[in-house]
This record gives sequence, structure tokens and C-alpha cells, in this order.
Amino acid sequence: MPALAKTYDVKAILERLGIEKVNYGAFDGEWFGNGSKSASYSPIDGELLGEVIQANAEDYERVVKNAAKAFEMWRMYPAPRRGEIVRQIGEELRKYKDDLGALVTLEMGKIYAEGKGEVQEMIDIADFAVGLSRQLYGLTMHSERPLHRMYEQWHPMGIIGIISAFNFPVAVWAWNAMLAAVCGDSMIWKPSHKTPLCAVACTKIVQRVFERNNLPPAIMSLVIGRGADIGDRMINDKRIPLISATGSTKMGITIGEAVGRRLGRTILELGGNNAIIVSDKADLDMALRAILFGSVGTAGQRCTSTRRIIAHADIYDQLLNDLKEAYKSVPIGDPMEDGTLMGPLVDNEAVKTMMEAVESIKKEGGEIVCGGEILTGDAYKSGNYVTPCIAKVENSYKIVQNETFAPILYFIKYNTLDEAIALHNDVPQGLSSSIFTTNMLESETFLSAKGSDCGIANVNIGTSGAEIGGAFGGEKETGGGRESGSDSWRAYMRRQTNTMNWSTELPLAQGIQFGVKK
Ligand code: UN1
Repeated sequence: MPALAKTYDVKAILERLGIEKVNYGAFDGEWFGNGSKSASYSPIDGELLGEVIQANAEDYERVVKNAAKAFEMWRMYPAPRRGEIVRQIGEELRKYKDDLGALVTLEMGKIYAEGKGEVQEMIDIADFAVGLSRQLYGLTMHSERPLHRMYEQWHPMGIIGIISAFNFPVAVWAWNAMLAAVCGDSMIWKPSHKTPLCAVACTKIVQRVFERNNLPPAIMSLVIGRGADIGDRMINDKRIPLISATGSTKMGITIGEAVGRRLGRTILELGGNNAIIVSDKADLDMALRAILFGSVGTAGQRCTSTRRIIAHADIYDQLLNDLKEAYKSVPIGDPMEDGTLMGPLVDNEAVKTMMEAVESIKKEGGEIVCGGEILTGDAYKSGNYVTPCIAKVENSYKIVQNETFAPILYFIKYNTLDEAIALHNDVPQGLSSSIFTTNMLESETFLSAKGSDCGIANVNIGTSGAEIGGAFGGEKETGGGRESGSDSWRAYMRRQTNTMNWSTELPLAQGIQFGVKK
């Protein structure tokens, strides 16, 4: 069937990235693994991309020991020189942008443009971290005591545990890894078991940079393995002072509890339920394009995906109709091919979850406006392709209050801005949000203290596609963590307050006299 012939060479892509038929899943400077084998199949057509021999409990122990050893030297390596290593990693990522972007697409199914976009995020955060390596600033304070000096400094923290999700299999690791590296930490990455080859490829890229510079590659270690073997060990491990995790709220609660019990720290980036308020004063054409990217992009599998449209009654019907037309013409198919805008969902399980959600919508009284079906036929033989769905609902529905990781968009009507903001905030999650309006009073209200309660709030742009320069994360059940830009780096270091007495007396603070009789 020539129409289905691939225009790209999977074998060549994998080869250039150093992916073998069977790969080791643990890395601490050397590749090894003694756990069970796990296969990675492409959601595009079910093709076997490669296998991984996962890490077992002993392998994990070995990785932690070597990451701890690497930390001891790395923390004493000057921060700007750590930045130089990260600069070289950024250069290397530029060389592999196309291949690594393709592997992201092959392994999790987002379209190639987005796969490459993800690698661009890695490059951007590497550049950001290089600059940061000379700006890990602390404050100086004025002491209340004469001839005393006070300041604070930021020290490397230790081994950072990075737990990443399938939907951003390389970028989110890089947000953490590039910052942690300039902060002087070593790290252990546990990627999603759905995207192990992406993690192997990234680790091979950084391995070469460390080796070239005669530095221990264990600074960026890897353990691929199931939660019960590896994840549980990591979150309960006192040698890991910080766990940075991306995933579902359910998973975040487990991690938060386990790490909290040992008084460790977490950066949690969990579920979103992101809405766009579309005002009657919006540029509807712009709103339409933003909604389409936000809801259909990555097949609705971003934590920032647009899940709810809160539309003003006066434009509700028009927007819904226009969007319905746009949804119908979204090219769905092989995400590697030019022109495709929506690829498959990550696996059959995700398709099942989406279909169950569609049923729940109907059961609760919602109306399916379009989509929500499984595509069949030769081009869709992996069974992972669906049509994106729009549904008319009430915000209070149980299904609407939950995050479904699939392209389902809920339509909700409002009359006043206060009502819109109340609906907007009336969900358990608080990641990303946006308003489309050309009225400044409306946009400022949305951004004010009584406006959006999310970690990210935008005006006239969608909910997804954040730049790396800002702090990324959200409130409420999204977990409260912040990654990536702004001053997120502080979470990867420990703060120390220093007071230096350069007098010949010993005055106490708060004016306390505590004389010793001679
Ligand atoms: C995620 O889905 O976990 O803002 C991260 C965005 C991307 C990152 C999403 N830059 O959509």
C-alpha cells in the first residue's frame, strides 16, 4: 500500500541516536541493567522501536552510590565552569535536534514539529542555565550589631531525583537537569516507562560531553524501571533531598506523602484543568486558533492543554460552530508526516480512558458536539487514533472537574465576568489559564488577586506552549512546584545564612547581656 509507505527511516534515526535493539536502562557512567526487559512500541503503528533491560533494586543502589560520589566533586567545580559544560550540552542538543525530535514523535506520538519544539525547549533551558551559572545570587543584609556582616549563600544540595512523564519525555527532564547541573547537584532520572528510549538517547548525548571534559557522567544518571522497583525506592531514599516529579495528581500525592514523611523536598508539577475565558469583546479569530492548538495540539496530552472554554453567551454559538468546523478539518494521522496536526494517543489505555470519559459526559447530561470516536482502517491500525471531541457541559460535572489526558474540550456558557472567573476557578487544579478579550478592564481583572487562581495566567494567548523563561507550575492540586525559568533554580540549592563578627567584642543580638564573671 504505497499511500501508507513511510517517508522517514526509523532505523537510521535510532542508529544516529545510539539506540540499539536491546539497551541497558541504568547509567552511572557505564551502561548496565539486571532487571526485567521492557519493550517500547511506537503508538504510530505499533512498531517495536527497541527494548530496555531495566534497573533492579541493586542497580538502583549502585547508581545512587555513584551519583553521590559525582556530587562530591561536582559541587566543588566552580559554577561558571559547570555552566560551560551545560553550554556544551546545549551545542550537542542543537546537533541532534531533528533526530531527538523524531524519536520523541516515534515513541510518544506528538507531531514532528512539536517533537522538535520539545528539543528546542531543552536548548533554551540550557542557554538559560549557562547565564544563570554566573548569577546564583544571594542577598547581603545589614547586621543589627556593630562590626558584623551578614549575607546568604546558595550551596549545591545533593542528588536530585527527577521523575518525568511520557508527554514531555525530554524537555521536562532538561528543565530540571540543566538547572540542577549549574547548581552543582548530581541527579538521577527516572523517566516514564512509556518513553524509555528518549531517556537513553538524551543520556547518551550528555555522557559524551562529560567524558570529553573528563568529568563523571554519573552527574546525570539514569534508572529506568517500574515504580514499585525504582520509584518507591527513590521517593523514600534519604540520600535524595529533592524529588522533582511531573505526572498525575494521584501520583503526586503518593510522592508528596512519602517525601514529606522523611522531610525531604519536592517540586510537584501535576494535573491541570486549564480554561480559556472567551469574552464577547475578544478577537474571535485569534481565540479560535489558540483554542485549536491548546486542545488538539499534542492530542490533548499536555498538562497545559486547553480543557475548558468558558464563552460569553453572545458569542457562544458562533465560537462553537466555528470550532466544530475547524475540528472536522484537523488532519489526523502519522505524526511524522508533513501536514498532520494530530497524531495518535500514547497507548490503548489512553484511548480507553478517553472513551470512558465520553460516556461519563453523556451520563452526566452533557452533549457531544463532535468527535470522540476511535479511528479505524489501515492508517490507524495501532488503534490509538481518535477524533478530537467537543462537549457542551456544566462546570460542576464530575468528569469536568477531573483531568482527562485526551483531546476533549468542554464548552461552558457565562454572562458576567465575575461569573466566568468563578467558574474558571471552580476546579481542584490550578495550572494554566487565559482570557481572550480586547478590553483592558477585563484582562486586568483576570490577572488581579480576584482573578485567575492558576500558576500561569495569559491574555490573548492560549494555555499551552509556555516559554522556558518564566517559572512553570501551578497551585492547588497541581502541586505548587515551580520549574524552569525565573528564580526556580533556588529549589535546587540549599540556602545558608552567614554572620561574620569582625570586631573584638561579642555583642549578642536582641541586646541580651550574658556576662561571664572573670
Ligand atoms: C507538560 O505538559 O508537562 O507550556 C509541560 C507548555 C510546554 C510544557 C508543557 N512548554 O505547554
